[in-house]
Amino acid sequence: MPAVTVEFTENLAIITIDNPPINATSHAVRSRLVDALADIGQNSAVNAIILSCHGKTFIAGADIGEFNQPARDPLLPDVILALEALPIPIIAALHGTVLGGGLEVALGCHYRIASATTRLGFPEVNLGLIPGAGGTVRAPRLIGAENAISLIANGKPISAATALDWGLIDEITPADNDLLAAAIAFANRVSSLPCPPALATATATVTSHRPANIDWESLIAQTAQRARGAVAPVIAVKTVRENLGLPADQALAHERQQFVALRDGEQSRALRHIFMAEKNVAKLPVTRDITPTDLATIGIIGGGLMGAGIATACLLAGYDVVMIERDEAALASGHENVSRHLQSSLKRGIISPSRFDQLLAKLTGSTDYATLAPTGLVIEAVFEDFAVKKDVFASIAATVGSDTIIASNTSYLDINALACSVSSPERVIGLHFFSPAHIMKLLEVVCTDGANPQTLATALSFARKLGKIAVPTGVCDGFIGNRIMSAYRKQCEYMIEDGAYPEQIDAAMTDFGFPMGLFAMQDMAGLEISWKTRQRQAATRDPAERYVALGDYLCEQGRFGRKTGRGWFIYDDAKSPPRPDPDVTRLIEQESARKGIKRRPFDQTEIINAIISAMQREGDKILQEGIAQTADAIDVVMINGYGFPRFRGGPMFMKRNQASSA
Ligand code: T1G
Repeated sequence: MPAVTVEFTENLAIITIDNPPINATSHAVRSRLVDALADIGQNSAVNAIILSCHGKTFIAGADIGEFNQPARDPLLPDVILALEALPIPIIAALHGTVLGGGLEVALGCHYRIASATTRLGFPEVNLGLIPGAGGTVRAPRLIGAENAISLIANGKPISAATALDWGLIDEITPADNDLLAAAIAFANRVSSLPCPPALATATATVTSHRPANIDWESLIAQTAQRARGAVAPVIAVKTVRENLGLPADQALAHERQQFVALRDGEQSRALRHIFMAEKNVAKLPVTRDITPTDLATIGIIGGGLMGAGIATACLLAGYDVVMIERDEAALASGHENVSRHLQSSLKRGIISPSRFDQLLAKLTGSTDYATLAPTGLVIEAVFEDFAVKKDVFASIAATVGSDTIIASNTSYLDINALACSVSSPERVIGLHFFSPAHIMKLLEVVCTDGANPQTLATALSFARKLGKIAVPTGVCDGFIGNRIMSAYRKQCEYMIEDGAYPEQIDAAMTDFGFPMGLFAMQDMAGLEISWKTRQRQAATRDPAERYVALGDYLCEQGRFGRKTGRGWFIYDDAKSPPRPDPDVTRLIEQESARKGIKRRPFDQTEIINAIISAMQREGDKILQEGIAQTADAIDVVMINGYGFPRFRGGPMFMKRNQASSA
């Protein structure tokens, strides 16, 4: 049960919020905080207050679960006004991730001090919202409109150092464990001073505080372009702009109105759905009471594109890695691949130079499988050929303990068959990473028929430690994501034969919010990949099923996509955007004629509806076959691995909504 306690020490009152796991400002916390302020008001000896939180973080936001219920007093904006109206200074002692409503509470305090590792931000746009408790009013008044907008519209947190530089906080303490002492010292220093003016003073407008010389029209245009159809970032910029010229009380009312409209809108419901779906997708009844095996060293077979990416992800997560390759040259290449990935992490500031050296030192390379002996998990990422993988599995099983988990990174081969080829098949699992493996968040954890709960629980825990969004899936051709993509790719190819053109289909997808259309994406990945898939499936293809050979014709002409300058589209150079190719248009029209198809016009609505319906039909089959445990799992896969626009919630979320609004 959430707790808000008050401790009186000398002339200070220390309020501590304890609402695990993230100290969300749930109704109980808001009520108890108001009660605590009332109690303190009764004690005339108190001349300063400290607001702190127990656990791993200061308040990290409102309780998302409450947004689907009627709001209950005291609302957070009112609690913050009460903080701001205190006649004595209140100091927020910040640690962990001070996000959303948490940062708004901190802005309602007179002062803010933070430990060095604290991160602060307004992630509301990631939930289809804007700050709804004064963030768009107080932040510009404190740190200026430009910095406030970059926090609010981008939804990305900043470090304590940046926050200090911007004036968002007043002091930094070296570490969490001396935060309270520092807050007490700070409080004693300011307790005799007059309280600083409340940020949201009813009369002042921010022009009197911090003039904003922003080119609003281009900022709004850039924000809209980056948002690709999501509305919250644009509303965020517009709300800050509108609030700059309003007295604080009117600005707070305007912000609340914008927040409520977004909260009750379709996009925020979709974004809150996917946020919670990602948190819950890997929580399986079968692993609930299992303690995952503790892993320290991970074996990776193969140092190529996938192997090196997986090895890098393991190193970044703190594991030791043993990389096995067939010979010294391949090993050197694998090591170089990992080093290059770590270099890019260094350049992006994800790791420090000293950390770079430490991580690379945790990578051991060998051509001898015996080196795998100390590993608790071995992942093969070798050539996508069953016989090759079967040999690799045998070599692994011959050198590791019977409880060492053996995983395959295959994207479509039958992992059940691979499991049967080694002893203790219950320790075999699929770990389908998405390239680049150290960047992409999605990881399909493929549960073989024989995998035991210990293997599954350990694989899911390993995925979490890598920072992945792990989605459990059953064994079938393409698991969840590739199987659904194969289904809507077929639908798009049918439409191409029936009258649409690749550029039309891609435009319909990007207008819907996909970062890239299917045909441009296939050109980027290489048309030979799906060509190989079709060749592999040819033997088992239903002869009665409609088959579109256009992709085969392109590959037979050596048109593999961007890498050859031509695929579905023309590419004038490596950086140029896809351009429709008259030769492809002619090829398509000739194929339609050869098949006796009378081509007809397609509009964007029909195209996108056909694509989404194809995803939903395949998703239903995947659920019926038990390949996915929940419809949410399908949404999580399509959004995190296949560019499905996040603000749409996923194909199955859309299906539920279509059903409820029908
Ligand atoms: N509400 C309810 N539950 C939440 C939650 C939230 N805001 N955030 C996390 N949880 C749950 C999560 O489902 C999981 O549950 C557990 O906490 C640990 O989460 C008024 C309107 C804070 C960086 O968007 O970014 O404030 O699995 O696994 O990796 O203007 O959680 O234990 O049952 O992610 O350590 C703004 C979202 C809200 C923050 C911690 N705040 N959360 O990461 O743990 S809107 C956010 C996060 C708002 C105001 C507006 C992360 C984290 P379970 P976790 P973590």
